[in-house]
Amino acid sequence: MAAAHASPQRSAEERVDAGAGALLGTLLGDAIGAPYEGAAATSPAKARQRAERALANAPLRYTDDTQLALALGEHLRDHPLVEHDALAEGILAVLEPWRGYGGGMLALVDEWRRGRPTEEAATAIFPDGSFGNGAAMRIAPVGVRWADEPWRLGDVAARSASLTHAHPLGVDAAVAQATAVGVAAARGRFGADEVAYVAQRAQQRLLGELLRTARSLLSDHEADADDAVVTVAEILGTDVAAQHSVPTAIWAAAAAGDVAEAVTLALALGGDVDTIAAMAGAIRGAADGAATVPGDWLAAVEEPDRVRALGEALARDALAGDASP
Ligand code: R7I
Ligand code: MG
Ligand code: MG
Repeated sequence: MAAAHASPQRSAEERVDAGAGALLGTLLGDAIGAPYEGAAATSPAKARQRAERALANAPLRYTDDTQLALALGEHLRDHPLVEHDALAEGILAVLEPWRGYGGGMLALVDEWRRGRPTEEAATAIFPDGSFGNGAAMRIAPVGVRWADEPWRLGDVAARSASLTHAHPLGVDAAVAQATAVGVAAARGRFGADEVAYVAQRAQQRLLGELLRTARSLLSDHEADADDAVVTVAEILGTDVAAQHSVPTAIWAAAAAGDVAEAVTLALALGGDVDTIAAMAGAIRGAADGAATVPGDWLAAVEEPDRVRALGEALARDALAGDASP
C-alpha cells in the first residue's frame, strides 16, 4: 500500500464522519449555491444574506453536481477502480436534464444513448475533450474512497474524469479536487500546507500555477475583508472552466473555518456558484466532518440522509482496505 496522506491517523469514527461530511458538503454547496449561479462577486457580509435568502426558500433542490456525485459514489461501491462503460450506464440511469447540466455534457450522453463507444464519445463534442468543471464537481466520492492511497486516488480520479472531461485540464483539475478531498479526510485539516500539497501534484503547468497563486492569496488576504473575495474572484476566476473554478474552490476551502463558511465564501465569489460551493464544501466537510454541518442547512436540502449514508459507506469501504481485484 502506498504511503497514506494521514499524519497522524484519524479514528475510524472520524473518517466515517469525514466521508459523510464530504458528500454533504457537496450537496449543501450545490443546493444553496444553485439560485446564485451566475451572480456577481460580493462581500462575505452580503453573501451571508444570499445564504439566508436561499434557505428561506426551502426545500432546495440539488443540481447536476450532486446528481452526478451520487452516481459516481454508487458506482464506486461496486467498481472501486471505476469502469467507464458501467459508470456511463449509471449516469444514464439517473440523469435528469432539468437539473441544469452543461450543454456539452448533454450532447455527450446523447452520443452514449446512440451507442457511440465511450472512448470515442469523450472527444465527439469538444475535439480535445471538455475542460468544463463537471468531472471535478462530482468527484468527492473518489477522495473519500481512496483517501489513504494518494497514487491510486489520482489514477481513479483521472479515470472517473476522462469518461466525460477528457481535456488534460478537465482531468487534472478533477484530480486536484479529489486530492484535496482525500488529504482533508485523511489529515482532518485543510490549510495552506494542504493547498501546497495539491499544487505540487498538478501535471498541467497552468493548473499548478493557479493553485500556487491560490496558496499565496491565503496569506495575502483576510478572507472576511470586504473587497478580498472580489479580488480573489478576479485573479483565480469563477467560471465553468475547471482551471478557473477548482483552484478558486480550493482557496475558499482553505480560507474558511467550516462548511458553512466555505459555502458562504463561494456565494461571495459569484460566477459558477453552485459548483464552487459544492467543491469547497466537499473539502471542508472532509476535513471537519458531518457533525460540524448546521442542522438547519441540512433540513433545507433534498435527500440529506441518502447523501450522508453514501459518504459513510464509501469511508467504510476505504477503511476495510484495498478492494481492487
Ligand atoms: O463540465 P460540465 O459538466 O458543466 C458543469 C457546469 C457546472 O457549473 C454545473 O453546475 C452546470 O451548470 O454545468 O459541462 P460541459 O458542457 O462539458 O462544459 C461546460 C462548458 O465549458 C461548455 O458548455 C463550454 O462552454 C465550455 N467548454 C469548452 N469550450 C470550448 N472548448 C468545455 N470544454 C470546452 C472546449 O474544449
Ligand atoms: Mg450544477
Ligand atoms: Mg455550476
